[in-house]
Amino acid sequence: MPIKLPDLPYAYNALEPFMDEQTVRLHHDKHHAAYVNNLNAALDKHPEWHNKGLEELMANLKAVPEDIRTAVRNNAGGTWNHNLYWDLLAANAGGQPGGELLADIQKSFGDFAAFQQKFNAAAVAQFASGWGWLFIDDKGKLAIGSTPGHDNPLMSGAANISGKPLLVVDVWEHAYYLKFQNRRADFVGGFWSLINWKKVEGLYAAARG
Ligand code: MN3
Repeated sequence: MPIKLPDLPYAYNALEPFMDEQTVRLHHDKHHAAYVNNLNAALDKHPEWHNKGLEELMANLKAVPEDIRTAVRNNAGGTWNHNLYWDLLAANAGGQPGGELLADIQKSFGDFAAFQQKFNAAAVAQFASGWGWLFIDDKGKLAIGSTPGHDNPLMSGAANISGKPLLVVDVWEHAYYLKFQNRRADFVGGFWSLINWKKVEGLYAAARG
């Protein structure tokens, strides 16, 4: 099983009250785990692809054998997106980023509040299941968007947006329905209290090289 499920970097109840323990437990141990298992099962049919990393798989979807291409797209995306999602959250977090990322957000969107509003709108408006993103687009500019299913900006030529991901929110119903039912906007509102901006700043710095 070359693709592994990373442990959560905090306790299941660490993100209360914005993400409740039961949701986090099911989301990580059942949903996220299932994407990892399904990806390994798909890759077992083509062992020559089994030691590629997630990012290489996603960047080369057109070269992945056709009989597993959709499974790889859905489950490599499902694995990678959740890896990033959990990694960017923390207890006692939130607030605003600093340094060059904040300056770029202000330059790109007007101010931090306008950025939040635009990100919320993209995440809430994503039809059915998907993800909301802040990313650096292929022209090097900060951009906001959303993807259906488990697509992400690294799926070059396959997804509707392309670039380097910096921040992501899961808007599948499994991410919020137990606590928030149909109130996706309330869930996304609470997400801001969990963002570990130091990690996002690190991704920004790495992407800027
Ligand atoms: Mn999810």
